[in-house]
Amino acid sequence: MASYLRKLLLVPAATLIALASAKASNNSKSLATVCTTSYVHSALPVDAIPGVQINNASLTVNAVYNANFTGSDFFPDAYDQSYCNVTFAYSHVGRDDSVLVWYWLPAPSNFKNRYLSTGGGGYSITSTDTSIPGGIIYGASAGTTDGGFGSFDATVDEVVLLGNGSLNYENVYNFGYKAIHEMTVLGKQLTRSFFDMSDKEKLYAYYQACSEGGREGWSQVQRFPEDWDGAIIGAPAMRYSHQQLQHLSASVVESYLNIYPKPCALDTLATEVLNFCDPLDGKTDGVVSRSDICKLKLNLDDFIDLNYSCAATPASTNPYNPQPAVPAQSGVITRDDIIIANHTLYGPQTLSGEQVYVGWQPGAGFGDADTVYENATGNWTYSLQSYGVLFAEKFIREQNVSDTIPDFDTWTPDTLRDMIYAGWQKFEDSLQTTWPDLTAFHEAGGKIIHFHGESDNSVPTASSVRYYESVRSVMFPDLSYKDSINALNSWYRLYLVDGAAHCSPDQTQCNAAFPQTNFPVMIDWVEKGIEPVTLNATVLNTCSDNYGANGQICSWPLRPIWTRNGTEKICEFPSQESLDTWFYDLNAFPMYVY
Ligand SMILES: *[C@@H]1O[C@H](CO)[C@@H](O)[C@H](O)[C@H]1NC(C)=O
Ligand SMILES: *[C@@H]1O[C@H](CO)[C@@H](O)[C@H](O)[C@H]1NC(C)=O
Ligand SMILES: *[C@@H]1O[C@H](CO)[C@@H](O)[C@H](O)[C@H]1NC(C)=O
Ligand SMILES: *[C@@H]1O[C@H](CO)[C@@H](O)[C@H](O)[C@H]1NC(C)=O
Ligand SMILES: *[C@@H]1O[C@H](CO)[C@@H](O)[C@H](O)[C@H]1NC(C)=O
Ligand SMILES: *[C@@H]1O[C@H](CO)[C@@H](O)[C@H](O)[C@H]1NC(C)=O
Ligand SMILES: *[C@@H]1O[C@H](CO)[C@@H](O)[C@H](O)[C@H]1NC(C)=O
Ligand SMILES: *[C@@H]1O[C@H](CO)[C@@H](O)[C@H](O)[C@H]1NC(C)=O
Ligand SMILES: *[C@@H]1O[C@H](CO)[C@@H](O)[C@H](O)[C@H]1NC(C)=O
Ligand SMILES: *[C@@H]1O[C@H](CO)[C@@H](O)[C@H](O)[C@H]1NC(C)=O
Ligand SMILES: *[C@@H]1O[C@H](CO)[C@@H](O)[C@H](O)[C@H]1NC(C)=O
Ligand SMILES: *[C@@H]1O[C@H](CO)[C@@H](O)[C@H](O)[C@H]1NC(C)=O
Ligand SMILES: [Ca+2]
Repeated sequence: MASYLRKLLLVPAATLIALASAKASNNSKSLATVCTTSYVHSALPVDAIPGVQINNASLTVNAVYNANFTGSDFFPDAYDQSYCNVTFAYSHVGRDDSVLVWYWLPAPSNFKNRYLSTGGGGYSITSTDTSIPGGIIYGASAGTTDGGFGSFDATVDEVVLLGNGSLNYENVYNFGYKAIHEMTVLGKQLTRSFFDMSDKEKLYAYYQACSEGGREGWSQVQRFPEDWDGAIIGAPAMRYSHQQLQHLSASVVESYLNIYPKPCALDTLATEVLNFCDPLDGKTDGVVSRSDICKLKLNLDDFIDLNYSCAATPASTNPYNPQPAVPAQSGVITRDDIIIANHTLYGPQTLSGEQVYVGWQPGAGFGDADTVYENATGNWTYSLQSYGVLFAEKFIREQNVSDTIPDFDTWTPDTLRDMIYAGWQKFEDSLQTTWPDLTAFHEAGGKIIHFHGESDNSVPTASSVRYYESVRSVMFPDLSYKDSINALNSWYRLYLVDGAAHCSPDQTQCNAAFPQTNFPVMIDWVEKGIEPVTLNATVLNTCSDNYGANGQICSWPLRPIWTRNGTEKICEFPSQESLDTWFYDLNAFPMYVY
């Protein structure tokens, strides 16, 4: 309570930052005037970060006119946008390294005193130039970094080993949190100089990214509270060791039990589960809005003996996505199929039944359990999800192996638990990213929009619920549940996006709305004090008859329910039973998992 009240008395820290330039802002200059190498050279940050040296000669600058940006799930289509495209490299004192940063600065007439940092996905720290337009269309300059990994196409797994047994710790920390922070500090200072902002003028600073980019967002909020006014964090791949290794969990169980469900059986089951869950939210609209209610009512055994049948598919030689031929599959769903599917719903456990991690929601499908066909034997066998392989082999074992786990056939569910524990300890201060005390960020006046697709099949939705709950219980231990929720929601809100997949709409749930306007919603919250009581969303699936329609996403722990015979969606406080389905007692570890 004390820290919540203190916040009201404090000036946001970002307004206190003193800056070198004292000139008045003049945004009447043309883009052509300011978007030159010599002008940007004179605007390069000076002494922004101790130990960081900008390589002035690396600077590239070009003006881009009337660009159009269409088809993003994270910002609406925008046309005729003009901006200054800037890249430069910097190094760290005493290290022979080079980190490349990339910024777009809006045409001066469109600049609205905003800065946006963006992040990556998978093992990438950057989404190159696909996310930065989401800044400039709202008058924000926007940046991304290559992390020092060699290029914007390089991924961290390619540079995390110097050789077998030799982890590149610098790259681990660059990926963990350092590079995004440096890019942010440099980008904010570049923006101030480029637009001639006086030190009295406020530059609003924001973060927006999803998945690995979501984890990167938490890394910033947890460590650099003074950097930000608002962070938009989607489906964060946080609790890193758990997150990466649980991608192997279904395969471990398949291998250990020697059960290999055919993909057609699991796909059929996924469709049946979706159809079963759909009406339980009060409306049969093809969208699972209440996976929690569904989890209480679903009994996968009810689908045993259901027929399935899928046609053969020929091999694909598409160089970007080569696929082997898959034979026709048909049969009936068996108890064995259910064992594997149920495992992904309830999450990994040890051999003695202790809980290792959370599961995916009903409606998310059973992606990581998919098996592959071996033409030589005619058998179906496990496939190893690559994020899990890379984390186990390169990050934990420090072996330069990327396509397989050589001893995987000896792994049991207990091996998976032990690997998660090893990775957690090893990367607790770099990648795990679960520090639950956000007091400093809160006291600096920061706002957080945290969202997560309820049908995410990559990062389990319950993992975001777990972190929100960690922050709530650590920061407001003395308040009642409802009071602590109110205290938290005044600056940090979590939204479970019903019917959404991993950082995108779900093509199998056409009518669901996706939150495409998070940045303007955040701007309204930070700059105008308009609280996002529900999260603005839009139907983006072209398979929907309601394409383009508006929808609203409930703010956790409120959950959507259709009333008035399916004509009105409201946000209700769920039953205790429903709420409890989101929480797991991770008793496979002797320490609490935040
Ligand atoms: C702003 O820039 C324009 C064009 O460069 C110039 O004509 C004007 O005098 C400047 N105004 C101020 C207040 O500096
Ligand atoms: C790089 O540019 C900045 C800003 O113009 C300047 O202060 C600094 O002296 C330059 N550094 C070198 C090594 O030229
Ligand atoms: C952007 O869209 C506008 C309006 O639709 C069109 O006139 C223009 O040619 C497009 N620009 C580019 C670079 O494609
Ligand atoms: C922006 O600059 C980079 C680096 O010079 C360049 O590769 C890229 O093509 C530029 N983008 C545009 C749209 O001009
Ligand atoms: C790891 O293996 C890959 C592929 O075999 C090779 O290209 C790369 O140079 C190796 N990296 C190290 C650090 O040994
Ligand atoms: C699924 O797993 C849960 C947790 O282990 C168990 O309680 C439940 O009975 C299982 N359901 C089926 C259908 O196997
Ligand atoms: C399943 O397929 C078998 C064999 O084709 C058929 O006899 C049976 O009626 C089917 N069952 C259902 C429920 O469709
Ligand atoms: C399996 O291999 C045989 C012979 O190599 C080939 O004719 C057949 O098309 C393959 N089937 C699949 C499903 O890949
Ligand atoms: C693969 O299939 C053969 C028969 O086709 C069987 O003997 C063998 O045990 C199977 N291997 C595995 C790993 O299931
Ligand atoms: C590194 O380890 C992998 C896996 O053990 C092995 O295949 C590779 O040859 C090793 N590389 C070197 C340079 O020893
Ligand atoms: C909310 O979304 C609708 C489209 O669904 C859009 O027209 C509106 O501008 C959005 N509101 C904000 C604040 O961005
Ligand atoms: C509820 O809606 C369904 C489907 O639109 C309709 O068939 C039914 O009559 C409605 N019931 C009531 C009580 O309005
Ligand atoms: Ca529904």
